[in-house]
Parts: sequence; structure tokens; C-alpha cells
Amino acid sequence: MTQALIVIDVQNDFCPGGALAVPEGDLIVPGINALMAEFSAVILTQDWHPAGHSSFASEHPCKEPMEMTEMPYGPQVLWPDHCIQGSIGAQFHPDLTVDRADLILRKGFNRAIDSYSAFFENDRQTPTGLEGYLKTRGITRLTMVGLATDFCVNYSAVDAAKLGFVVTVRQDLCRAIDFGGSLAAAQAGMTDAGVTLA
Ligand code: VGL
Ligand code: ZN
Repeated sequence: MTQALIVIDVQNDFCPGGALAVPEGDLIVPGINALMAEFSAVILTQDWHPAGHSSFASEHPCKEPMEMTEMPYGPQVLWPDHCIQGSIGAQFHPDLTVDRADLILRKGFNRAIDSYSAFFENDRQTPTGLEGYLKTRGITRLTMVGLATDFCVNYSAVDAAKLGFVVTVRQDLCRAIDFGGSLAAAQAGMTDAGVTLA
């Protein structure tokens, strides 16, 4: 039984000073680095959007960041431009121990579809390949940490539980965007899906 630590989107744009800053997003970095020592497998995810990504409010005339829009695949929050491929904002926080990672999984590179989850894009159908990677390595238990609790951590944790992984989210090593009740909804959704909130 192999356990993996999945570190979600600990990138400059999600930390204070970044384009989509999560309050206290940087404070979790030392604890995540320390936790890596307890796992035989460490996987990092990296939000990785092309310029002009369809989830950016700047691509939608008359829309502001944090407003909703309707995409062919369903409702989508519109974000400030963030985590653009090759930008400083898309880089991992400089203090994150990137060298411990076995795999860096990039997501959100498809211009037409956002991808909160590390497993499926926001159409809920297009796989990222992470399920196959983990299962072929014999990994059955996942601990998730990172940013943001209510979006990418939430979607990743719920998908993982649905795929049959045993999932724990270390909330002390996550931080939330939390707008419009998104954190409470995410916590309820994760609990319903069988995710352990620690
Ligand atoms: C995220 C919004 C847009 C996240 C990524 O990592 O939670 N949120 N892109
Ligand atoms: Zn994004």
C-alpha cells in the first residue's frame, strides 16, 4: 500500500502578491515541506494556462473577475489572468521543496476548458492521466494539501474519492479563496464524498 502526498497549486499567483492571491497561501509552505518526509511518493500539480484562457474574465467582454459565465460544459467562475505558462506567477512558491516531487502534473493547458481537479478537466470528462499514473504505481491512499481549499483541492479530493482512492485533506495545510460561501460548500461536498477532513 503506497501513500502519496498531492500538493495542489502552491504557485506564486495563489500567494500574497500574486494575481489570484489566496490569503495566507504562503504560510502553508514550511508545513508542506516537512510533511513530504512522511511520504514515499510526492506529486505536485501546477495550474498552467495559455494566455487568453477561456476562464479569464479578460476574455469575456463586460465581465469582471469572480463573476460567473456559462461555458459549453456548464457554469464557470471567471478569474483574473493567472498562472500563465512560463510566467513568474505560474512558478512554484520559491520555498516549496520541488525537488522531492516524483511527478509534476500540469493542468488547465486546454484553452477552452478550465481544470480545477488534478483528475478531470471542468467538463468532468477529459482525464488528466493522474488516475492511471497513481493506479499503475499501486498508490491507493492520498493526502492532499495546497491551494485553494474550495476550488482545486476540493475538486481533486472529490474526484479522487469517486475514483476509489482513500483521501485525506489536511485543512491546516490548505488555504481558501472563500467567496460566496464556497468554503463551506466545499467542506460539505468533500465530506459527502467520503473525504476525511483533518
Ligand atoms: C484555482 C481558480 C482558478 C486553484 C486555479 O488552484 O484553486 N482556482 N485556477
Ligand atoms: Zn486556474
